[in-house]
Amino acid sequence: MPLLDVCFTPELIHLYELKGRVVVVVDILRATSSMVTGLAHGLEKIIPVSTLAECQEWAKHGYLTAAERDGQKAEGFDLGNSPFSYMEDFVKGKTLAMTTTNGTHAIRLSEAADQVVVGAFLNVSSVAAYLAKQQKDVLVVCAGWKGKFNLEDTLFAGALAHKLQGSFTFENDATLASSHLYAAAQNDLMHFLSTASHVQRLQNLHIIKDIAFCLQPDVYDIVPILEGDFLVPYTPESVKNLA
Ligand code: 3SL
Repeated sequence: MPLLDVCFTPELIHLYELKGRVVVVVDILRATSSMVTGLAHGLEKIIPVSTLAECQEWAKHGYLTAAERDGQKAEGFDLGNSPFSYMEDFVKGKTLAMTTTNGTHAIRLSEAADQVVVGAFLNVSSVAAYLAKQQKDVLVVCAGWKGKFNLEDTLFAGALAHKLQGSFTFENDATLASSHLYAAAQNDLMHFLSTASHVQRLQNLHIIKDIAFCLQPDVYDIVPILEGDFLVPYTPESVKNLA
């Protein structure tokens, strides 16, 4: 049986073998939730980049740009990081270069993996179904906050563990801890996370409705997969053809 493991923050990624594994990058609040939302609403591709300067470079190719730092939209870019702005009509059919404080950097740090997949509560069952089909070792990379652990990404890892029970082994304390936390939180994620640091940070910026939106399970069925520089959406149908 393949192994499911969890890297709690990008600062710990050097401790894990990426080659031979599928990495699922998660940044529930809000980068990977926004990516899943945008690609489900017709964005064609997303280029995740680490820096504002790289993001600006891609604008020269005529691509849309999105940038967030410390929870706020960065000046001079088309979009910030609210999933609601990724539903707008003007994103349909477009390519978007995107940089966020933690999420896009975590994706770039994971590139040595056999495959990099983007997860969120919004597409958790589709990600689980995709992983179950691959039958490869999986590492969930939590984006955290500036190198530190966070609760919401860990809860996603736990939710995935619950869904993959029976088809993956969890013989590591990180997956066990994530699974126990999720068991305690699953009936009311919002309540469980009410004092979590990034929830507080977003609330202080009056970003309230994004939080509830990002905690909803299975709103979308697409699975974004990194192909070179681009995250592209796979539907359950196109995933079948991949295998
Ligand atoms: O850290 C990130 O990548 C962002 O998702 C943070 S925020 O939710 O936009 O503040």
